This record gives sequence, C-alpha cells and structure tokens, in this order.
Amino acid sequence: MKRVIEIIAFSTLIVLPFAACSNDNNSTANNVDTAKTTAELPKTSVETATVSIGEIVKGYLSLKNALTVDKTKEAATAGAALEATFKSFNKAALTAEQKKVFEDVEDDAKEHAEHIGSNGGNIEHQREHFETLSKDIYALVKAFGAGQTLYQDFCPMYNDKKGAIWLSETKGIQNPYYGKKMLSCGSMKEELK
Ligand SMILES: [Cu+2]
Repeated sequence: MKRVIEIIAFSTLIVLPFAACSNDNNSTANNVDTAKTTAELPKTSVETATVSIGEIVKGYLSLKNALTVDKTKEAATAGAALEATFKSFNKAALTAEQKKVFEDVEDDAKEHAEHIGSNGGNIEHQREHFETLSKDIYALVKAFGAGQTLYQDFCPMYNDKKGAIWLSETKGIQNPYYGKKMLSCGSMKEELK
C-alpha cells in the first residue's frame, strides 16, 4: 500500500502532455534484440515468470472489476498498483522468447496503467486506456499463461462499434467498458488456460 501511495504521489508530479492521452504508443517500436541473453537461465525461470505474470494478471483483474462496477477511484488505485507491479517485474528470470514478448508490451502497458491511475474521476478516459491495456495483458497471458483459467471476452459496441476485448476470470459476461449501463453486453471468445 505504501508503494501505491508513493506511485500516486509520484505520478501527480509529472505533467503529462495532453497528446499522450490519445496516442497509442507503438509498443513494437522499442523492440530490442534479446536473443543474446538466452544463456544460463536459472532452472526455476519459467516458474518464477509465471508467478510474476500472475501478479500482473491479478492487478489487471482488480482494475477490470472496478470498471465493471463503475468505481473510478478504485480503478485508479488498481491502475497505479499495476504500474508499480510492472516496474518491479524481474525480467532476469525470463527466457529470451518470454522477454521479447514482455518488452513488446511493457512500456505501453505501464503507460496505460499510469494514466488509469492518474484519472480517478474520469472513468470514460480510464476505459479508453483499459482497452489497449487489455490487448497487452492478453499478449502476456498467451505467451506466459496466467496460472488460472481466464476468458477473453469481446464487446462489439465499444470504440464506435470497432469493438474491444477484455480478460475475465468469470465465465459470465460483466462488461467493464459500460458497467451497469450494459453489463451483459458482449460474448466470450476464447478460454485461456
Ligand atoms: Cu490518459
């Protein structure tokens, strides 16, 4: 909790350029060649990575659940906590392949989590960031597994009917993009183990 407070305090010090809000960072832009780091990984690396990704998934799900019940302040707290989890993630334990996937989404996911954290009171804006964040988390879960069963759900209406995905730990649809306005809008697309 102390860390969360520090993160919130820290992020309020930064004046974010307004344009950054609508820009989707091209997360593939900072791909680095991680192939060199393959050698000599500890035997427990995959296990360790799964545990840490589990932490990220846990943070994402708290955020999702706050949006589902239209709680913008709780969503902000969860967003800040998720950003902190990303920052403390230990990449040293990843395989080269995992590291590449992680680094593809890392900066983007951190930025979305940060904006969600600093936009308590503006749930529509939080949801905009949540949309892309959900794609990042989906990519991580596909590469790492989540350590639990998750469902990829799809809302066909969000974002001018372009649609948006989210991940859920429950089989029934509970839409985080609209909350109680349209809680059951959407369908399950994929079960993830
Ligand atoms: Cu923003």
